[in-house]
Amino acid sequence: MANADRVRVRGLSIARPIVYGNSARLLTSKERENVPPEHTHRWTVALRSAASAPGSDIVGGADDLSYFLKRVSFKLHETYPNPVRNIDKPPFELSETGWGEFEVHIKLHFIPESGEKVITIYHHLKLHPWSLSGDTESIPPLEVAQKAGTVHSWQYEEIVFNDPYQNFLNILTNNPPTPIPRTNTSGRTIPFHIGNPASFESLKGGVPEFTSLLEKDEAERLDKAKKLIIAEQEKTRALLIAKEKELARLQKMLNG
Ligand code: SLL
Repeated sequence: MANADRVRVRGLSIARPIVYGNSARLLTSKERENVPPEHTHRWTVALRSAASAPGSDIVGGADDLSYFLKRVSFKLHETYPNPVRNIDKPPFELSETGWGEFEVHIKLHFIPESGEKVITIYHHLKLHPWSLSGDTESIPPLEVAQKAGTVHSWQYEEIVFNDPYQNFLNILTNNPPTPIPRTNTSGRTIPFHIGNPASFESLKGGVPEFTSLLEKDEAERLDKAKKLIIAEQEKTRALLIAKEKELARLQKMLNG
């Protein structure tokens, strides 16, 4: 690196939107013939650009992220042979078969020009359909899983680079991310939201896509929740004051 490239651009932050997560589906009986007998699912865990390619049935992945990512390593459960799987070129994803859910450790290695340290993110590999009861422990019967089709669990995130090296900043600005669309490009607005099983119902076998409208929805949801909490706090406070008054009154009675 030339000296001028080693200069950090102080006070500047630049971000890149990503999605990470997994899709999973049941193996067909034919497919089960070629895997260990206890394996029931095929899954794909991936780290991709946030925007989906037009018309694609893949979650995210419109942009090739190798302009800033050198390697993505996925650390699987130790029941897998060679649990650390290094992916050194796009697509940064991994498919396997298995029977159980576990925490995948995803390590992002950036290109040397970035001078950035490795980032580790965690993803709970999801195999079983989102339950509407909110009971995440229960594994649904096979018929239910079959009907649910492909299970998706994805998280939107922004990788923020603070005070980037000039050289790295140039690389980033030369590779602007595809903006996420305002609404789902398939024409459906999917209230897709991690951990909100109700919204997965409305997906009806479709492929989730991250949109800015989704972000707005999420912000509104948080705002509503915050207002609700404040109202609850106010109610509790009023109750407390009333109780304290009552206590004082009773104490006075006792003493008097
Ligand atoms: C569980 N804590 O007990 C989890 C562990 C491990 C999943 C799940 C493949 C293993 C293999 C596999 O699905 N491991 O190939 O033997 O549910």
